[in-house]
Amino acid sequence: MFTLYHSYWSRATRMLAFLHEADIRDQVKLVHVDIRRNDGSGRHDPANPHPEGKVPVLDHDGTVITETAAIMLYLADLFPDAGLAPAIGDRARGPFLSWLNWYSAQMEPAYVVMVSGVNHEVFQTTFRGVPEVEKRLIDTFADGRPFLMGDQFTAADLLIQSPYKWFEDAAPDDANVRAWIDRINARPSYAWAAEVDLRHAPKAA
Ligand SMILES: N[C@@H](CCC(=O)N[C@@H](CS)C(=O)NCC(=O)O)C(=O)O
Repeated sequence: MFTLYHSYWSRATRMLAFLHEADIRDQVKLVHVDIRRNDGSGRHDPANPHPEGKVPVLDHDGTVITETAAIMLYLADLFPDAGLAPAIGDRARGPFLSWLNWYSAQMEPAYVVMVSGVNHEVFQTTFRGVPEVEKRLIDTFADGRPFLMGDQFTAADLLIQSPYKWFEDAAPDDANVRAWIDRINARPSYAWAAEVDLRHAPKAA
């Protein structure tokens, strides 16, 4: 049995979209937990099995998997018919794995540093920054491809497009990249994820 620990309007929202894309919503129990948020609200929820109280978390029959990129890869491999990851042995899997890891090791750190206003030479030389992230995306979509991996929509699109759902203004000023962002936003999976989030979000007074 699969349980996904989720919290509204968080990095777990893209996991909701993933469940829809993989067509496994009926096989995964959703548990909404509280998290500490950047605005100071929320708390570390004791019901959340993540060692640091973060989301998303997947529990598969007692095995706990953290980190969105790892959870997506794990489920994409377990449900290959969804076509969200190239199979082991397929040469396309190499670039696909590069995208997932690039998100965690370069893209997300670059945007977090930008938003927090930190600027340190060691960070720049180690992880690079937002200009390099933007260049990578602009160069990738310059050939007019619809998705990161070409014609095939994959979990990498969900993961790497997700920061621009929250920070629309941070999207690279490039027509091809923005068309890709809009293409992912328009997918029914995100409409469903937004509905679920809305059910759990605090109601306006
Ligand atoms: N690299 C992790 C990041 C997870 C993460 O930071 N999640 C945030 C939600 S947006 C969280 O749970 N924060 C609560 C906390 O830091 O205590 C992933 O991609 O899964």
